[in-house]
Amino acid sequence: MPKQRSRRSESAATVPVALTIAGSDSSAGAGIQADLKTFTALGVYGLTAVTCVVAEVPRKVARIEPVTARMVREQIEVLLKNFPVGAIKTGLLCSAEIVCAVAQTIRNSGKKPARSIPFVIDPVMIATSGDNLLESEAVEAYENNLFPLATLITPNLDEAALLLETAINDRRQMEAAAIALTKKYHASILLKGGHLRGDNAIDLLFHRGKLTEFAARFVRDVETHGTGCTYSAAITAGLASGYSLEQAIRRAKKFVTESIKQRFQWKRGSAQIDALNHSI
Ligand code: PXL
Repeated sequence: MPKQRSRRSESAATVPVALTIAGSDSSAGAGIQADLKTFTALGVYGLTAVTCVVAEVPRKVARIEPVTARMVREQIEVLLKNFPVGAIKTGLLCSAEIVCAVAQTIRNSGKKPARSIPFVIDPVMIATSGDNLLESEAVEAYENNLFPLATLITPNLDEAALLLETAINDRRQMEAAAIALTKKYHASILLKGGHLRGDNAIDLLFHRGKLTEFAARFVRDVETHGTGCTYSAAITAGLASGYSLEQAIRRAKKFVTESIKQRFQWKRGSAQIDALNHSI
C-alpha cells in the first residue's frame, strides 16, 4: 500500500498543467468546457479563466455576456501565481477590452519573459453556426496586443481571410496565406483548412521557415461545433506535456478527428443534435 501511495503522489506532483482563457459554451461542445475535457483526456490538469458566458446550442447562439475585464485579469493572475502552468491557450475573448486585459496580464505575469510559456491563440471570431462571437474592434486589439505574444496562432480559413482581407479558396492560396500570416504577426501559424471540404481536412503549419501538412479524412455530415477549440486545446495539452510543436499538432489532429468520428448523437423527433466526444 505505501508503495502505491508514493507512486500516486509522484504523478500528482508531475502532472502537466495548462490554462485556457475562453468563453463558456452552455452546450459544452466548444469553449472552456471542450478545453477542460480535452486537457483531462490527454492527462493534463486544466485551469480556466472565463471571459464570457454564451447561451447556445450547436446551431444557435442565443446570447453572449462578457465578464468584467478585471475579473478576467484576476483569474489569470491568481492562477499564474500559484500553479506551474506549462502552456496557455485563448479561445473566445469576446471584446477588445478583454483582449487587451489578457495581453497585459500575460505580459506582466512575473519574472519569466512572456514567450517562455508556450502560448496558443485560437482567434475565435465566428461560430460554426455563422453567428458573430467577437466584437469587431477586437480584431485590431488582437493584432496590436495579443498576437505579438503568441507561440502559435490557429486561424480557420474564415478567420485567416478576415485577418488578411483576402479570399482563400484552394490549397495554393492556403499556403500563401499561412506564409503571409507568419510574416505579418511574427508567430508560427497553423492554418486549418477543414472548411475547404475536400476528401481530406488539411491543415498547414508554417513554423521556423518550414511548411508542414497535417491531413485526416474529412468526416462528413456532422452537425457540431467546438472542433477548433478541441484542436487548439489538444495542441496546448501537448505543449504543456513537453512535446515539440509538430508532435503536439500531430497528436492533436488525431484526437480531434477521433472526437468527431466517435461523436454523441441524440434524436428528438425529426431533430438531431450532435456533440463531440472528448472521452476517447
Ligand atoms: O467554436 C467556437 C466557440 C468558442 N468558444 C465559445 C463558443 C464557441 C462557439 O459557439 O461558444 C464559448
